[in-house]
Amino acid sequence: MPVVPAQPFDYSFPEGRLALVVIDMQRDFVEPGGFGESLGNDVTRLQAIVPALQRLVTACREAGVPVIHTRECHRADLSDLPPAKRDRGDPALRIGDPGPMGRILVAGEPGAEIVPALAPLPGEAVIDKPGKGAFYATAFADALEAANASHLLMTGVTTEVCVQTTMREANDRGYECLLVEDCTESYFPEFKAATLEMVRAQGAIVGWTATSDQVIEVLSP
Ligand code: C5J
Repeated sequence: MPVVPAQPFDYSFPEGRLALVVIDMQRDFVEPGGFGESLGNDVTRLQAIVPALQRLVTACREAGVPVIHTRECHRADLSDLPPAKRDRGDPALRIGDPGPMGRILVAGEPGAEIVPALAPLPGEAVIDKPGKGAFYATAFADALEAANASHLLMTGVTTEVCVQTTMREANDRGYECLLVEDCTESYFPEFKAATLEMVRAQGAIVGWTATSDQVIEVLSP
């Protein structure tokens, strides 16, 4: 079995059972003018992981590891958007409002698309999700089953929100998850650091962490 030198201890996975999960690398979170910026965040922090993630995606594709993408977005009629999500806080633009990249976090709008550098290839699963976790109200579990996955490389944004929620949900469902440290990011560096610490604490209570170099090293084409 391939072995990744990870924290808090080595991570091994059976050949053919690994999948790469790329969470919400959408223009609305990563580019100026989208949802992330409307909440007052500096989106350049998130843009910075794109090259490393692009390298990991390419390595997975070359090694035959399935790549599954998610997008946080809502139906045009917002029927899958609870008031508790739309009305909370005081953002400059709310979900569904028109912005420079179309309606914020609405499926089919330019802002809801995955950034071009990480665009899914034909045949790769793309899961639209209304919540933070990828399992809620989606076909994500079916996509993992179709990929024959038991082990997941977790990446994307934001570390402590959609990535961590999905990783915890996957862990509860029996998946062995590794969070790739330089392929995930938060608007808040301290939240990313805390997430890395908490997932691998207590003997990998939620899972493992490693760098993309450590993962790529063991992926053989
Ligand atoms: C957030 C996400 N942070 N993809 N979404 O609202 O983490």
